[in-house]
Amino acid sequence: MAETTHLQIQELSRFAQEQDFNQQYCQYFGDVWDEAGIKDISKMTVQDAEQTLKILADSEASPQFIKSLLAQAAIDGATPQVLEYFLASDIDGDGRTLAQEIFQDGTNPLQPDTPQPPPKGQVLSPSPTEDLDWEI
Ligand SMILES: [Ca+2]
Repeated sequence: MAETTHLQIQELSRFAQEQDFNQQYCQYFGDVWDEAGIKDISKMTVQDAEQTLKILADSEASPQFIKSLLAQAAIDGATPQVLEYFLASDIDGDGRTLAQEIFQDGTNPLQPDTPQPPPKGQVLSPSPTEDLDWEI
């Protein structure tokens, strides 16, 4: 697993531990998993994750909700492979992964935002601090 992804999963787990989801949120989570046909989070497959993302997109879930849902999935034992799939997904095709959008950009990972490609100079000389973002 890529180091960045590992850090993203750590970030998600940390976020999850800080949360105290209320009854209503848990109900919403349950509805999403039900609709995706997922009975046991720990047995969720990448296909299930893909289906879940489609449901979230259809229901116009907020970035905060998606972050919370993934945090709950992490608590409930979703495998690293599944979490990695969620975090690395870019189903809106705007070039930013779900993890980048919910942790860094604060944008909706299910709806394309105005693409903001990095300046050309930055592509040629990648920022040495890029991988440190997660450690702040
Ligand atoms: Ca995206």
